Amino acid sequence: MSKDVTGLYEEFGDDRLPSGQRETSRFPVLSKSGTPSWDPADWTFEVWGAVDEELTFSYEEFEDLPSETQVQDFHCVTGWSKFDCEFTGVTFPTLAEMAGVDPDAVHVMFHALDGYTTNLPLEDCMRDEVLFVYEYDGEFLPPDHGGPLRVVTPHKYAYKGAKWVSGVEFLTEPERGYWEKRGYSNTANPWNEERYS
Ligand SMILES: Nc1nc2c(c(=O)[nH]1)N[C@H]1C(S)=C(S)[C@@H](COP(=O)(O)O)O[C@H]1N2
Ligand SMILES: [Mo]
Repeated sequence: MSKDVTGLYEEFGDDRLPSGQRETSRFPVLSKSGTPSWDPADWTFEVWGAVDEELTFSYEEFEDLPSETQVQDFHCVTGWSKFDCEFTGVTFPTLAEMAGVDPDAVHVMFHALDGYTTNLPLEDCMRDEVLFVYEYDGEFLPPDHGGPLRVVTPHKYAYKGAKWVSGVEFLTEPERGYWEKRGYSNTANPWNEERYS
């Protein structure tokens, strides 16, 4: 059973396709520096920072967490959008609840195997559509698209979703990630065309 969350645009604008975007049926690959390699035997995913309990998962442990399948739209800041992507994974609120977020946590940094980072306010992460994804269209998430594990953020431009995500850090102060330090918008709302800062 998949949950169709493509209607979330109604919170932000009148049109499903944000202005300045064109729809593509392809799923282009965009990476700052190519696809990193990883060893399934020692791959781990970690949660740390302003939490009650820091967490570490192996791939198998992560796959055993409660998961869901969602149909989502995907908006790249360079101007293409892909509708109806089927993603399976674990919601951000599920992980946050397991770790127990400290009352003074206000911000989140996502860390990835290629050295990429991206940040969001905690409240923008505490939505079920912010998903740690390990399957795309019912298959293992392809390495170029961030396998074994990536984040998707359908309410934001896709650079807010770290491919090859290795950990999540809860912060008590805002910080900026890789593209946010290099001129892309810190807020990244596609229906407001928040592309650059
Ligand atoms: N780790 C990592 N995550 C990343 C990137 C990256 O370079 N490294 N690029 C971002 C950008 S700019 C976009 S548009 C999407 C692209 O995802 P895709 O290659 O699956 O289309 O991943 C985002 N996540
Ligand atoms: Mo992007």
